[in-house]
Amino acid sequence: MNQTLFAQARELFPGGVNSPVRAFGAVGGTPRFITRAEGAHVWDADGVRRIDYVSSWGAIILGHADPGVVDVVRSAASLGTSYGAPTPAEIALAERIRAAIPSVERMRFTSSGTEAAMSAVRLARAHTGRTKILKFAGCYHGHIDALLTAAGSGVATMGLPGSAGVSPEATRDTLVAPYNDLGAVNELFDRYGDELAAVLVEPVAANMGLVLPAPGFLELLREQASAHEALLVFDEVITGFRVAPGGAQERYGVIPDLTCLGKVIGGGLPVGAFGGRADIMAQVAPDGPMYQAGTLSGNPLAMVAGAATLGRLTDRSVFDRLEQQTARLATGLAEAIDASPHAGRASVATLASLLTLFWTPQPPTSFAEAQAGDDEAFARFFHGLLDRGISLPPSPYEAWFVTLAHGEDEIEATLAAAGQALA
Ligand code: KE4
Repeated sequence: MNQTLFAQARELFPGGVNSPVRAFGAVGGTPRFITRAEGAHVWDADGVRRIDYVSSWGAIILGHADPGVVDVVRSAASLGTSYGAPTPAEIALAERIRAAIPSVERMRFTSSGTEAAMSAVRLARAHTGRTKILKFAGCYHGHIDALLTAAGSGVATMGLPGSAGVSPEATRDTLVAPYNDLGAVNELFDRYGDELAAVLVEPVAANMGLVLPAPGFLELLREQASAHEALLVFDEVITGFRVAPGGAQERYGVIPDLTCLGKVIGGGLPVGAFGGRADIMAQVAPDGPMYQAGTLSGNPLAMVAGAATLGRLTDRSVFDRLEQQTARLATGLAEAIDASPHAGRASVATLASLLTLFWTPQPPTSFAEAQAGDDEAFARFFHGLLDRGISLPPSPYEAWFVTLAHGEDEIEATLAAAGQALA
């Protein structure tokens, strides 16, 4: 049935998908069309049940079809699906976000992470009057013209330097440094520091596979941005409400001027957000001159889904449990690699409920190191698990997302399948 659907989809959508990474381009074969998901499991159009580590690319953290989330969305839908007017629901979600991430003094909801990052870049330029942006190779902030240079995620998956259709003018003001390269950061600040509107970074990179910030990397960005009156923007679309209740800025104790959010804050419905210091957000229309808007921004269904999700993440023991489950999985995978013919050719990176099994001898510390991975081996491993009931992200440049629904049974089943696939 998946093949039939894929043939139909290819008549309708480029690559038969509505987002490139879903097309199995990096792994080959036919994408599985998902018809149902519950807890840690997804079912495809052939009725095959698998343990899911895509988790809607991180938007799902409680588990699929969480009863509490489904309930509030069902109730809200009966009150209408979109008003195009302020609603109490957006206040409730915003208050939860600000309680968890105090640096977000004011915020604006969007319908995607791309919109959040795009708006944050425009805001940084409006606030500083400068145009240059510093980003990092392998980081992905959505499909924004100015940021589609050396991007991660789907751009990396397709091996593209950037994207067709992006005008040279759009990226003329974008500077790119290798992630974790403190020397390059200092050089770029020495040379362009006073022209920089912002430094934009995934504080924990998860779009080149999971790459952790080197000691001192985030602190250096904070120090250099402040010294040159450029804004530090954390793209926490993945890390927000995932690597700690207060995101990476809480975990690493480095506070940005602006933060981008998405995924978890919408509980699986379309949401993004950007926010930060009140004096900066005062530039945003209608208070200020920087225009930003959205028909479905603050959509009532998305707001209640997000609030119901964040309401379950205020108990810190939830994060401990996610971290324990993920650590068990990571340790087991590393042991399975060592016990297999591939010992020394693959490695595991993990943080909180994020994990990547790299086909590199050591976990990469940069995009260039991640790109040196054995993509052919990744593809075989991917299918080896897919055939054994485990659904991994179909790209070596993504992270596995563990949810609260991934219990002992799911972790052990995953380790058993990995052991067989590696053998
Ligand atoms: P969206 O526009 O896709 O909602 O968010 C863009 C975005 C921004 N910032 C970060 C750190 C992100 O990871 C993303 C999107 N993440 C990818 C998965 N790595 C989305 C998957 C896809 O493109 O289908």
